[in-house]
Amino acid sequence: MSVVFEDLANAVRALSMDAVQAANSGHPGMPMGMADVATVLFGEYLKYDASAPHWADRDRFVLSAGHGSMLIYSALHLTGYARPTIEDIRNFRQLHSPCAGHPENFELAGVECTTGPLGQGLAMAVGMAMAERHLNAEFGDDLVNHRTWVVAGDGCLMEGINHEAVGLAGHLKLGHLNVLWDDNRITIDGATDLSTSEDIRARHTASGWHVVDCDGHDPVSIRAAMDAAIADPRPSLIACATIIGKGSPNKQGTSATHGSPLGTAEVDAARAALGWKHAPFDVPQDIRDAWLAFGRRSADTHAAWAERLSASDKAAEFTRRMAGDLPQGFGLSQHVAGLLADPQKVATRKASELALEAINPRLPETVGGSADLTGSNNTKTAGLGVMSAENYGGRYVNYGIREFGMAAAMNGMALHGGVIPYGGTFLVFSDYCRAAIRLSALQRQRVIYVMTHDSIGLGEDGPTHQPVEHVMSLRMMPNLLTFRPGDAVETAECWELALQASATPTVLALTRQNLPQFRRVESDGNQCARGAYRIKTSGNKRQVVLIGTGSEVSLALSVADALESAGIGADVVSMPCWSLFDAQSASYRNDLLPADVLKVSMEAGVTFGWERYAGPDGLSFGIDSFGASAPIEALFDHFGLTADKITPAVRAALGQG
Ligand SMILES: Cc1ncc(C[n+]2csc(CCOP(=O)(O)OP(=O)(O)O)c2C)c(N)n1
Ligand SMILES: [Mg+2]
Repeated sequence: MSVVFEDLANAVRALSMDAVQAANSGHPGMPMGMADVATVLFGEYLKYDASAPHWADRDRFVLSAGHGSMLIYSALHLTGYARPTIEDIRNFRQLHSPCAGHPENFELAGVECTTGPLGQGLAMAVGMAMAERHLNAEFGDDLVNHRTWVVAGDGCLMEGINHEAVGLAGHLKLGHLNVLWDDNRITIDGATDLSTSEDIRARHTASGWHVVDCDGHDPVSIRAAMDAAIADPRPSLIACATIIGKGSPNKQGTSATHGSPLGTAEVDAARAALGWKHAPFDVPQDIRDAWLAFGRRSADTHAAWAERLSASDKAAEFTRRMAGDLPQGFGLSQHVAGLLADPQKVATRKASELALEAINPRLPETVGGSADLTGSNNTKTAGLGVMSAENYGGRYVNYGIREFGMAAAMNGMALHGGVIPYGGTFLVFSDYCRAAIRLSALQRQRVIYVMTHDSIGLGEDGPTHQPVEHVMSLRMMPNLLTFRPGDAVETAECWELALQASATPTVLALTRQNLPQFRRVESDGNQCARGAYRIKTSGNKRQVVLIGTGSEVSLALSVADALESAGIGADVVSMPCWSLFDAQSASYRNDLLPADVLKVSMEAGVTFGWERYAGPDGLSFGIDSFGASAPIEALFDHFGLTADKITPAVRAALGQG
């Protein structure tokens, strides 16, 4: 007996409704509604090999509507990926099951990115499509020629980031990007017409996209739309008219199926309506076999690709790039030696540019960019070339004023592999990127955020542009390296650490204003690697340890000079990265910040949190209000961040005022 299309799609529906029912939580509506589209996609269009999920030239599939996670878990299981097993699916949403509530890239091969925060999946897919074209320009059709397929819901298209992502994709003419819109006209609160009357098709057309409609329950119609999408050189929006929860006789078409189990009675009714006679989690062998054949469909294509790779003179470089390995022996010690020989009194944003001038020619995988602040972020070095529809090989992206879209695209590029993305904006706008920075960290991706104008030190642009709470709030995020380097040498060291951190994103908080170079002598290795280190040892008997970050390291050094000339011994500790310091041994930390000595922190940002190192009896100098618009000297004086103001306060705390 041959298996009919409906059986294949119904296997997805059954697994989805049964897993959600067993977990007593989850979202059955979306996978049941998109089961037919997914069956056509995984069965006939998507290029992948279930036995080799990391094949570099596979199509990327992004389930942007991540709440519908059972759709991708069903597809991966049925097509023969090693995981999830049926046991994993039975344990949907349970502790240690790779079938988490929302798909997580580090749990399952085949889950290309972590989704759930609506809109970001599609925006990451734009980055994947950019990386694909970029690598194609370098390595050619033989090695890189694949598509990025997205399933997006009404919510993904409604989010603000969608505007940025669609605009960027249209501008770059990313024709290998195909978005399957689950056009079910339902969200959680009810029908979409409760909250939107936007002409989504017209918006995409106006943004340079190709738009095609299909009946999302008719395989013939779906195929025709996918064929049209593939044929069109523009990115495509495939509007799939679907019924949410299709198969649930009493609930389909309503938001009742969106995010709750159908209930056992309705699950039974759905079984009857679908003609699915099998027990929960039981998929008959003939249906399994048909799905398994889908998973092997591109095995020959994969084998032919592997042959082309092994015959290619670019094989070693391509393999290195896709593995995310830096070239053998890569480091910035030579650049640092140059700075020691010829010290630079520059802003750390400029020091970052100097570092990039040393990095970019040696690391062809870097793809830089800025959200329209190139001249301020100092992110563009000579010879990168601009990435455009005419030149995908360019290594610099003019993201436009799309901070969130930039950050998400960088996540997508890093996830795709083969490139190391870095991008700039003002630190104060890290808030605009924050939800994507969070996904960089959660997804363990090496994305480097070059965030300049890191304090009141930017001066006259005033409090809207002056970060105050940003550095501290970024430090709170797990698996994120937040660096605030204090001079040109530290900036180079932080860049080196950022590049070496292959599973961790980095924020570099950099100054607008010039800073003296306090690192003048050769040191044993990368000092910033330990997060904090002693930059000056007390001359007189040590009575205080001054801790500074970024521009306030030089301030701490001036305060130390003033204290020493009054006979008060002061160490100075530079602390460019809290999390790296926290990872050091207790003896290292206690040696730097001894319990029995007054500790004083200085940072042009909130003092909230500094008691962690200054201790209950320490002093913290910072800014616990918004900034102000004025020239830089007036601001540092107004906020009390000068040696003249801090020195007497330290002396008073020592009882030597
Ligand atoms: C940024 C963000 N906001 C809110 C949510 C919560 N949420 C999850 S699904 C959803 C509704 C999405 O509607 P749609 O994309 O049409 O999905 P459907 O109901 O059709 O499955 C909402 C508001 C979220 N996951 N992400
Ligand atoms: Mg919807």
